[in-house]
Amino acid sequence: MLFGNKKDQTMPDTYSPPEIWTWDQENGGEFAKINRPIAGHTNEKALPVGKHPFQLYSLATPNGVKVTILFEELLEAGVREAEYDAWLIRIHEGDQFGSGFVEVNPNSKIPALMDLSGDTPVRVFESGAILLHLAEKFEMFLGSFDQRAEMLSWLFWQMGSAPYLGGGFGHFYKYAPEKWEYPINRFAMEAKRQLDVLNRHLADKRFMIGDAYTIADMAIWSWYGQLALSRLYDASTFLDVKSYENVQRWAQEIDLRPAVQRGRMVNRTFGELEMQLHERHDASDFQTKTQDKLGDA
Ligand SMILES: N[C@@H](CCC(=O)N[C@@H](CS)C(=O)NCC(=O)O)C(=O)O
Repeated sequence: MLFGNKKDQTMPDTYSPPEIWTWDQENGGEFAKINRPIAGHTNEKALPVGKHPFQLYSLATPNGVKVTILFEELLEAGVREAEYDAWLIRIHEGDQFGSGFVEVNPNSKIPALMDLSGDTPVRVFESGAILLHLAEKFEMFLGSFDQRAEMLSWLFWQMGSAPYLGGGFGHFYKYAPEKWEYPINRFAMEAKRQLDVLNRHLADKRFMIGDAYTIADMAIWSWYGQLALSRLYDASTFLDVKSYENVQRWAQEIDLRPAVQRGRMVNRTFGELEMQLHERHDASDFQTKTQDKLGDA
């Protein structure tokens, strides 16, 4: 039987689930304070709105960065209509549970976007939906029409795969309150399998669909490119990321793009102070408003 419940009799149970699950609010771990089994807002708080056509509410995690990279790529390419305000959502402090944020994203997760460029405001949540919405609006970074199915396949591959890397591997390797062998093994295996998928695919391609740089690269780079560049979970030796040579070559090329370097800085609250631009409201902010320039102000 393929999906049976046959238990290995040699393995002792470390936990017997009760008949009905109840919420243990002190279950430990990095995210214990913000995780809840219920949706909806916990407090009334309107979101700020700036002067630009796009209002982004985000944080520079991989899911946030892929969107700020796209905005910066559009602006770098001269699309002035893509000007945006990026407001900081501090997820460790629960900003995602404010009433205004939940109206933009009922799922209470960054990134969330209000598109105010048309007659009617449009909300967009889920980073993949935001990337597609903007790329289709400006008809850029989609690849050719003939390549669309391949581009979408890789974009959705990222959306489906990264939860195993972040919520699975990253969580149990770095954030869980204790180290448990079983989940670390399971998700390290999957993270390495995913890196191998990319490595094989990129063996004869400059970018994910060939010569054209698209939103699929932006989405995948933000997770797997940054993993390959030793920026996620302090796991580069453990996962031997250097051995994925084609991923390394692709990740390094994208990392050098000026728009990528700027996109990584937006809504960033960690790392070197000169890389932290907590909010972005103008192109000049990269020169004048990083934390090394503002200090603690
Ligand atoms: N599938 C979503 C995932 C978004 C997501 O997981 N965001 C995380 C940060 S990377 C978050 O906001 N977490 C806050 C929380 O879970 O309360 C997307 O791609 O937009």
